[in-house]
Amino acid sequence: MHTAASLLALASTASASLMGFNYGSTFTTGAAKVQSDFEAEFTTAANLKGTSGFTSARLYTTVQAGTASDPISAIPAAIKTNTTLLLGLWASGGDTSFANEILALKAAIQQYGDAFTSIVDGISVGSEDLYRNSPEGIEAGSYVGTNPDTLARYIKDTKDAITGTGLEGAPIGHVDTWTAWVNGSNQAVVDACDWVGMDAYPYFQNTMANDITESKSLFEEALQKTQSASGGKAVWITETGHPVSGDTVGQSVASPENAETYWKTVGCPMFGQMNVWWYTLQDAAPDTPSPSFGIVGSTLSTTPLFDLSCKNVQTNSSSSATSPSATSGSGSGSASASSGASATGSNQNSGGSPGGVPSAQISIQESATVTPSAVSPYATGTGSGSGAGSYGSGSGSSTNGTFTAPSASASATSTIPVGDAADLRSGGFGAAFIAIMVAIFAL
Ligand SMILES: *[C@@H]1O[C@H](CO)[C@@H](O)[C@H](O)[C@H]1NC(C)=O
Ligand SMILES: *[C@@H]1O[C@H](CO)[C@@H](O)[C@H](O)[C@H]1NC(C)=O
Ligand SMILES: *[C@@H]1O[C@H](CO)[C@@H](O)[C@H](O)[C@H]1NC(C)=O
Ligand SMILES: CC(=O)N[C@H]1CO[C@H](CO)[C@@H](O)[C@@H]1O
Repeated sequence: MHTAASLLALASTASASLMGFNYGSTFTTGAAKVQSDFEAEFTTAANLKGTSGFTSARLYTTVQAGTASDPISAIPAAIKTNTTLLLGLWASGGDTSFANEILALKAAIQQYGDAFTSIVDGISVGSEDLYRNSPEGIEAGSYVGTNPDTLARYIKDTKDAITGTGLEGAPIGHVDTWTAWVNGSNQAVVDACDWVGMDAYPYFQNTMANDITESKSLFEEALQKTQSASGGKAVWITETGHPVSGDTVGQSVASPENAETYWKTVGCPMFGQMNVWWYTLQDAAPDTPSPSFGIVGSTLSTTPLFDLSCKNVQTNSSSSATSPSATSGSGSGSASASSGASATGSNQNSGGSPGGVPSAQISIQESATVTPSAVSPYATGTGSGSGAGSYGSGSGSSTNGTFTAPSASASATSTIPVGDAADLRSGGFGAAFIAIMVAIFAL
């Protein structure tokens, strides 16, 4: 059961959607981040010019880099800086590695108590493990993934591990690419999750029109498909972004201008409406990868490379885009509903399966209507309300979900470099690339 303190914390965080960034456990050199490094990053995120509320941190691992099973120093840093955490347990390292993640989680509960458990937004068991387990993932590199049954078992292990602790009831989910979520063979993972985390990068969708002006519709299409596959479970946006530098992919140009456009057209309408962890605050310390998605460059600074203000952003929503929120919910706190627009459309892809997604599944998803689901740390409930907008629709009245599905060609090849599993766990470069690869192969 929750303590009174954690219930209070829950009640106070449940009313708004979460906003934040993704944080790897190491720098680009592989050096471990220590507590002061995480503190500097979290403080920067919270004070970024033009924004407020980027105070949640998504982690890829709960183990401090360079140790076997010590709790990651992002935890005391978050406690000190009033940052909340979407914890990550790395799930592609085999059973011994996963057991170490659980050990670190339990040690953190023991060591930090309520100060820790009261700032946990949720727990992700794994990151893109199913994608790496798919033919596209295997073809893209030598990273090891995890099969759905193992992931479902790890999710149960995690639930068992937090039973009777201050984290009991924390919502447990999994993060993966949308093609993994629409793959029916992964249903055991959907079933095991309290929420579903989606990673999406239109920049890399190079087998179709992917100019920056297409990014918003590409993103929305991925979101609608994931929402349809999630069976009404909340979909959290765990990674998305556009690079500030790097190669042109298809028609998509990496530049601060386009990163700003992506932030304003894709990010702004979601901020405050859905849980979003942007990719990313900084990926260029000390070396700048190509592409680079970091919004502050290689020097950590509250002055971003482009304007992050959401004021006067034209979102082209069909009415005042207020998302419904409900004050009911079981347990403590209130549930805020978040949903996608209902989508109707036609799939122009005749025959063939884009990136191995069976076309039958696609046509089902595209005609599905998305129903509101509750998004709330810990509390569950059903949202109700009305209003239509880019993302929010409580009563199914949102009408502008119309899109045209891409005509697919699944013959993409890629020369994107891959590293080893340690790079991925660090949450740098590697994590984004893997998310990106799916776009190349799937569309
Ligand atoms: C901590 O964050 C919460 C939510 O963002 C805010 O309401 C509160 O005032 C903050 N507390 C401090 C001490 O900054
Ligand atoms: C679908 O998921 C299963 C289980 O994760 C995997 O083995 C299979 O390769 C996936 N299929 C595609 C086309 O990605
Ligand atoms: C909104 O619509 C106008 C007119 O169609 C268009 O010029 C503009 O780029 C759109 N803005 C966004 C953010 O999609
Ligand atoms: C009802 C409505 O606003 N429909 C618009 C949805 O978006 C498409 C593409 O941007 C427009 O052409 C429709 O007019």
